[in-house]
Amino acid sequence: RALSTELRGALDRNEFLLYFQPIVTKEGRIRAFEALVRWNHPKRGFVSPADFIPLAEETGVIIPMGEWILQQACVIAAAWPSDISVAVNLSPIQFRHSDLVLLVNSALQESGLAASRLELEVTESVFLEATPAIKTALVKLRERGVRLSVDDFGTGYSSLSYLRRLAFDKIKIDQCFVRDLPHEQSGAAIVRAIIDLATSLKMTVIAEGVETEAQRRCLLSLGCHELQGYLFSRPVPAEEANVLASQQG
Ligand code: G
Ligand code: G
Ligand code: MN
Ligand code: NA
Repeated sequence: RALSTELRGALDRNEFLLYFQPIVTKEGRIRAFEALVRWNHPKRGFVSPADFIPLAEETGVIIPMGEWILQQACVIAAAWPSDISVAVNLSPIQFRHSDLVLLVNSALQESGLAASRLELEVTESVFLEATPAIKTALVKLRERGVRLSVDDFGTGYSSLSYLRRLAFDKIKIDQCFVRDLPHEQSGAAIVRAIIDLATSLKMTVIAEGVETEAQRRCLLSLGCHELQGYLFSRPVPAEEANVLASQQG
């Protein structure tokens, strides 16, 4: 059967689960975990979100799925020490077709998670069609105390003007810019420019896809604030994230 047909039933059959990848400070302390959804298919095994998120977006399944992800991430994070946050990815479709403010409010309320411990990751594609409704939702979420991050920064073909108009707390440098560090001159130049821009706008800069010690050193020398990648940890199941979180407490 087609993957798209199965996707619809997968949520009811409890086939999705969340993995968590640490986001660490310069000193290597876990500051947050990014929630990353996985589909544990009964026959196919683990299906990558790169394969099913686009499908979920086309079919609209991303709406109930996104709701479940948000609720589940908040419940799991509420059990961590209170200085550890959770970052949740939002699809642009969710901005168009669901009341995100309502959704976030109920996820926070039901889990008891403090708003300041929830970070929402939004890709630049959201700003390509930043309607007044989307802008209002972003402003309301921030007023509620939730943090907002620009995900995959530098890959969205979007103009930078939204950074002036919308208040974001963090920028995540896409891993494609990190990959060639520290050897590629142009890579380092782009990363330096992003960090300088974000820092002057008082935003926190997170580098993604950090795999080597040399990349870590290079990013820190360029002024990067936080790091994420296989060098520190792969995405791990919730139980393992709980252990990592409590070891730090
Ligand atoms: O986890 P990684 O393995 O393979 O994720 C692949 C892609 O799927 C990334 O672009 C990531 O942002 C996206 N993704 C992973 N988890 C989620 C999620 O919970 N919601 C949304 N909208 N995208 C996700
Ligand atoms: O689009 P988003 O940034 O949410 O996607 C994160 C993706 O990056 C996930 O698929 C995650 O598994 C992957 N990822 C996380 N750390 C690393 C890393 O160090 N190297 C590589 N190649 N991928 C990573
Ligand atoms: Mn992300
Ligand atoms: Na990203």
